[in-house]
Amino acid sequence: MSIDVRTRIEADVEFIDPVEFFGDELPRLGIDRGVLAAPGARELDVEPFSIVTPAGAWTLALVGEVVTVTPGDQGTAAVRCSVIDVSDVLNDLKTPMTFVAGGTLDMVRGNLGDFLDWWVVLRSLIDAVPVHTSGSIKFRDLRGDPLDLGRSFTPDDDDSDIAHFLAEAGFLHLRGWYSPDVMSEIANDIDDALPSYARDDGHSWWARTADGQDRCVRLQDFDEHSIATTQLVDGDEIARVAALSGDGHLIPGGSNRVEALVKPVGVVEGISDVPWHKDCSLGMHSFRCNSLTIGVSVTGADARSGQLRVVPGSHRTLVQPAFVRREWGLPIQDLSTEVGDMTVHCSCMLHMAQPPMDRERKVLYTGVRLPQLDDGGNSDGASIISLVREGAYNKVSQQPGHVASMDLSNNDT
Ligand SMILES: O=C(O)CCC(=O)C(=O)O
Ligand SMILES: [Fe+2]
Repeated sequence: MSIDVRTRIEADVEFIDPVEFFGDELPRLGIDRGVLAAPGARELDVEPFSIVTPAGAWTLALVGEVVTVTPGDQGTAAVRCSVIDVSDVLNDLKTPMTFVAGGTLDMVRGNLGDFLDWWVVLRSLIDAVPVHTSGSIKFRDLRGDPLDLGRSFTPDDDDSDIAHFLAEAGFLHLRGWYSPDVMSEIANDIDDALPSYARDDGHSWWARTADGQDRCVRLQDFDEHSIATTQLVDGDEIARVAALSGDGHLIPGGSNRVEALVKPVGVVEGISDVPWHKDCSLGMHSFRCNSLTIGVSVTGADARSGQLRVVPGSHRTLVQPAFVRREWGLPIQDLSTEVGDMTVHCSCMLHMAQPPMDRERKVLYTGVRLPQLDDGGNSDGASIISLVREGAYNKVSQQPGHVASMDLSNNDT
């Protein structure tokens, strides 16, 4: 079952002039497509929102089934953006989260949540997709019965069942796909490789812990340090996951095929346990989704040792690319794993890593992506995202996770 939802190619990216867009195009879209955005926007309780740029300011508002655009800054909330940033957001090269991760978010009034809500409305109007409404997502198995979201799959399960679950739920828990012996070899390789990484070397992320240590929490290009890991990414299991959707997902290639993550207890600065996000949250959803992120559970993980949590269905409905909102009415699934299990998630599925409390966790991440549709054109979207992503651990910090839940929105519990 296809999970390819791409609607853009990079060759088509062109500068969008905010004066033309907000003066002419958006008012038209707001009338023609307001009906797509209005029901979901009402559930989010959106209030008038202004976008302030050097070329002018505009205020967006929901009036009945229409999104209106008025010149000037009259919004309850407002964001200040450069003209280029506005163009990049409209082209789906950046999202509000790109500014958060880059440390450049400039809210004049209101908060990030307001910007994210209006980002959803803008995407709806531009891409002709309804804003998510509560109850609109159902989960069915191949026979049409309610899907058991707690289901995991062993290597003996049927690929058509696994592929259906992936398309429907947006994630997989694959149980017992690797031997504990291989996992302990990889755990040792991680320990052995750590001394060859240094803060700001361009291949690693770092975090400080409450006991004053500066810890390497993400080792990129880790396959270069581990024969067992190279064999794993080149192995049958990853190829089998890549083939599930029939979309031609490419097995890991190029640079940084594997990242090894070490999750210390008590992080107080930097990013080790990424809060609720989609992997497309920094932009380019419509150019890339869905690629698949594959986690290999080297040490196992549960509620007290850094498990992954996911929002099933969030990959097939238009929601904010970060934080969980109660208004969505979507479930949350905890993916507790044993040594040698895999997790797989779609790039536009919302997920988070729970900060470990009892013991450290080790996990490998690799991924399979969709084959490129063009030669990349003139867009530098991919390099913008990669720059922001790699600099983020020095610019933003997760909330201290050893004391409480990581959920920054305080909305999911
Ligand atoms: O820490 C984890 O297990 C997940 C990390 C993650 O979601 C990411 O790097 O995008
Ligand atoms: Fe992620």
